[in-house]
Amino acid sequence: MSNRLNAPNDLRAFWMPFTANRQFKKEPRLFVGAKDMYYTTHDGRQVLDGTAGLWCVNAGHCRPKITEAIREQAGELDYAPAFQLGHPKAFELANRLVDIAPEGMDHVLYTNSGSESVETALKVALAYHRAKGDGARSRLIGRERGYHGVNFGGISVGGIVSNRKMFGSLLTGVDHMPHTHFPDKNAFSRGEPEHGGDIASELQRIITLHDASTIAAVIVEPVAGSTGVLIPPKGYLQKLREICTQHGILLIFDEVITGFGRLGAPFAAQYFDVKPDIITTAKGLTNGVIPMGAVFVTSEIHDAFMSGPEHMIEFFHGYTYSGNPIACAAALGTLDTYKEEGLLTRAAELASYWEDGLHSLKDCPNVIDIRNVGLIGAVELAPIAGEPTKRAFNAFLKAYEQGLLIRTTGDIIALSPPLIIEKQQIEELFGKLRNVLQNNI
Ligand code: PXG
Repeated sequence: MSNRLNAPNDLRAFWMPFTANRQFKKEPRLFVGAKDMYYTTHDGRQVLDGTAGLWCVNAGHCRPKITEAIREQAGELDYAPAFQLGHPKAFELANRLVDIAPEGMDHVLYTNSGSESVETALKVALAYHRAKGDGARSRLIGRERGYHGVNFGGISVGGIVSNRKMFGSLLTGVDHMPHTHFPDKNAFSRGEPEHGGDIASELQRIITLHDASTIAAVIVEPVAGSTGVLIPPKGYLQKLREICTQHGILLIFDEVITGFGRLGAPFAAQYFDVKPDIITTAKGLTNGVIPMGAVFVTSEIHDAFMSGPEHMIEFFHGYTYSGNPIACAAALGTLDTYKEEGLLTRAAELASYWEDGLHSLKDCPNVIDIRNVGLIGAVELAPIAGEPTKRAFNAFLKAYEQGLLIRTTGDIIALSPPLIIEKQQIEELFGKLRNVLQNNI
């Protein structure tokens, strides 16, 4: 078939990520434009964005400061080598990021995605202990139902079975804490659930099993997103912090979803008032417009590497595109937009309105749980007998038809709109979702 001229609208060549390819290609769903809270579909309809793209378009779509910054940068300095050379915006951005980060998280490494941020964080953690002469600390602890991207480190510490089972034995020396989802006790909780915080003591059991001297780091999402919005029970994150501190283990918060205002503070670490040693981010850093991630570390971690001869590279890690000029310009335009419009704290103002709207769906058929925090919501549906995930997927298709974008994972609907959402759009969102849920899906 090599001499065949493929038509521009032939959908076969692109093997789409995390997609039911055969279903999609029978009934394609294409976006051709976007502005603020709405997408435009290929058949000319407006679709309300209930998910900020994939949890990333926090400032809404096609925002002028961001598009202008990209346009200008592309004409001024397109690329600068990332190793042994630099450009001003990479430094300016790092300073701006440190300014909004939890106190003491004073240094930033750049990546191109959330998955790379996770790999970077795990490698920093391992290398940190080794740099301090504590190289026996090589184990990594993740959590059941955790999602840390799709690279080998991330799926090893992650706990989503379908993302792991096809890929062999993964990293060795990894263990997992139990997840924190207790629907029997916590169904229809508003905000942090009351029950289950004690499950953090399972970390102590794992530490006792392996001995603290072998453990480098614990990684968790403060709020687990991809696995269906699992909100930490009261006291849980605080307890993880205590245990890690007690045993000299680094605590990594994967804030790829919660970073940049999703909960009503710049980072979940500030929202929950729990300080990790490393924070991974991506998505909202550039409003999803250009692929970019950032990993924040404390001065203590950074400084542990700054020894030896000055001409030597201190950390053998980085990417061709770490701090790419256009990505940095996009991130600076994004931070300007967040600042001017107060978006990093806007979710706090809208949270109770959002919560009330979401929980008003409680009486819809097949709804078995509703949960929320900041501008995140989840509606869990009873699976169709013998056909898990189908009910939620049906809801996704029906919602799309009716002009609403939702995300589904398993039989859970996840919602995370751009932080610019107005109250009347919150009503539109839940009105449309109610129609979908009442329609025999
Ligand atoms: N960590 C966390 C906590 C994430 O949520 C990643 C790492 C990986 O990021 P990249 O940029 O490599 O995709 C993520 C990504 C969903 C959904 O609908 C979630 C993600 C990506 C796509 C869809 O739940 N999270």
